[in-house]
Amino acid sequence: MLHRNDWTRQEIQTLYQQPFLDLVFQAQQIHRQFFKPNEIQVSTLLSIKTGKCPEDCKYCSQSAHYDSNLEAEKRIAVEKVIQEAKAARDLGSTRFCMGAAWRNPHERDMPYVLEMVREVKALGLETCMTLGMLNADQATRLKDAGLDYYNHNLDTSREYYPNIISTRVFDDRLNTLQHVRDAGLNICSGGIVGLGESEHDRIGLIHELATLPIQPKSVPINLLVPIQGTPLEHTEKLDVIEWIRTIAIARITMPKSYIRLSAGRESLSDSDQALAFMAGANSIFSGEKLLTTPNAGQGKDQQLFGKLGLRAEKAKTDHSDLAIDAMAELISAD
Ligand code: SAM
Ligand code: DTB
Ligand code: SF4
Repeated sequence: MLHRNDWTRQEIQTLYQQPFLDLVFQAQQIHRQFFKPNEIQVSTLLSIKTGKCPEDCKYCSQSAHYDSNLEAEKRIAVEKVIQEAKAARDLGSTRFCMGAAWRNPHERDMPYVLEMVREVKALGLETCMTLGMLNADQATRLKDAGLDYYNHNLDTSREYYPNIISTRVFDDRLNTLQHVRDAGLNICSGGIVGLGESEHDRIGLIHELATLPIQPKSVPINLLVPIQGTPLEHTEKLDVIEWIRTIAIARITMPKSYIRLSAGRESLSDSDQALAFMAGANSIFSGEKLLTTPNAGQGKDQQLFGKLGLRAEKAKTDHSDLAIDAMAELISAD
């Protein structure tokens, strides 16, 4: 059986350590059983509250613990978010992800984020949020407002986690994922490579994700973007081949998940990215900016898609949801 969540770390290690071409070939074969080979899902990101985060994630420009020279920004107006979401939709994005530099949303923030979900959803976009830790009630309220995905990354292996973050523990992340799952939200969860972790940690991260009770629908694999002023600023650059191997084992062990090339794409060549698609990646963030760092940009991506013969995946669910909503309204008006 291909779709299983009882992978052992040893099995994943064996996959990871295969000759590179065997690994990528296997990943591409599995990819083609579950996805259209030349289709890439395109999401857009927007930071709705930037900087001054109380957490101490050693890679992050937004942590208040380091001096990264970032200009902090309070909650941005909902109207501004709607404008950005419309622009993203018009450029072909199907999912709009909103991120906030919070340890967790405060009760006073809930009406703000719930309104935002309703408005963005009404534009026919899939909605995604990443707001830090959630309790069960918050997860349910987000789901009821129309949230489709919640992003909450495990970031690295359980063993390496304390080297990267000290203001929370790995089990806090798993608890939030539990609340998100219980609320019926789709999970987007992945991690970062290039933090100075070992191969064993990259395998450990994918093992944790692939053995969750329900595999995440979407798995972002970020490549560290070194940020001036953070403790990881001078971390040795990870060999791109290791990033591709990580993508390939994610594809093989989570065959039905979207594997997303997230942070770090800006620093990669077209051929590096082509190899990542070959290894089973099938989702990207579009736009000039991620949350605080530059991204590849629409023009560059259009060129890349043209060169590789790739096309953006069309929205699947939302229009039918809207049609169902419209029908329900007609019925109740009768
Ligand atoms: N504050 C929320 C949280 O941490 O859950 C959401 C936003 S946070 C910026 C989302 C993810 O972005 C992190 O989990 C991490 O994987 C990734 N990320 C942040 N800074 C990064 C960097 N400099 N390079 C690569 N990935 C990064
Ligand atoms: C994820 O895994 N990557 C995105 C999204 N989830 C929220 C964020 C990447 C952030 C990169 C660093 C920055 O722009 O600040
Ligand atoms: Fe805060 Fe998220 Fe950055 Fe960690 S990754 S410092 S939680 S914004």
